[in-house]
Amino acid sequence: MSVCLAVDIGGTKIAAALVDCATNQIIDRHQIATPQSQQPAVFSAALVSLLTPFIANADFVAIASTGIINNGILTALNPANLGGLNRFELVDDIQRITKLPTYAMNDAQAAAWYEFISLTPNNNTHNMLFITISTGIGGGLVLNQQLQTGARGISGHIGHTVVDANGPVCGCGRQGCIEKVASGTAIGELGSALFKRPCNGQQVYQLALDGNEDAISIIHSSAAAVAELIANLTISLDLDAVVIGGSVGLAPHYCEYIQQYLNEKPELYRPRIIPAQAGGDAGLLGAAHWFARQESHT
Ligand code: BMX
Ligand code: ZN
Repeated sequence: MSVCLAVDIGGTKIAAALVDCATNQIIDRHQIATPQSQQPAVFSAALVSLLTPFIANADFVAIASTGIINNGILTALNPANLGGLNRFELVDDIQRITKLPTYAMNDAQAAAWYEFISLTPNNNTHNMLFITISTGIGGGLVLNQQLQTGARGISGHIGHTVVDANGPVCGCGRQGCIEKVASGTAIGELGSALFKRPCNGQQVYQLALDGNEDAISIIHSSAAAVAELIANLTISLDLDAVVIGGSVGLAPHYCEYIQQYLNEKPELYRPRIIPAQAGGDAGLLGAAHWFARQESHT
């Protein structure tokens, strides 16, 4: 039995789990808050404490990480999502910590792969997009049933497509990216400005669930922007299905709001909308499955 130490590095939390590769089941799981520091050494120290208890029981490491992953190096497209950290030698560092074969890919690409293979077989899904609406907005594309990682690891970074040319400047340097106006971080920023007190995305979402009209309109603008993005990508890529994940994407009613905005569009712009079946574990399970195939060939 091959056991994978899967690691999911997000802007808010880092999760690690042992995954049984034969059954795709999580055996043991633990998570910590993502360090808010520009220093690679601080990031590395957090990984040491999280991963050390798992090492003895693992055969290899599969990482799903926020950021562009190219040749094992993490480059933040939006460093603000990672406490300002913008470059980290991810694979080398984790290999040094664990002494195990180590592989890495982008978090949303990994989740897209797991959600794609979890769709019921024979359902004729050829082109699928996974969108995570969380700290940032990430994406993973499966075209012709093949996961697209891109020659430079960039494929699927839909959070940095522009929805408001006059909008605020995103951490990536572009103006009006959807991530800057509709992500969990953006929801928190919009709420903080409106309520004149610091609040995070979760607090604004809770206010909306409690019936606060201003908070409801922030959540609706986010879902409407995501629906526009889905319609644009559907007509560009002939998408059959769009899977929604992330802490905002899976929050109560959010998928229904997306569906509501899509329903206002002509039929060609409306793919199937599916909430992520693996919930918050799609990144862990996707990286484990993707790299188990590679590991079995070595
Ligand atoms: C950002 C970008 C993507 C990532 C997405 C979701 C960085 C550090 N990350 O657009 O690579 O997939 O956020 O990330 O530039 P999450 O942290 O919200 O899961
Ligand atoms: Zn951007």
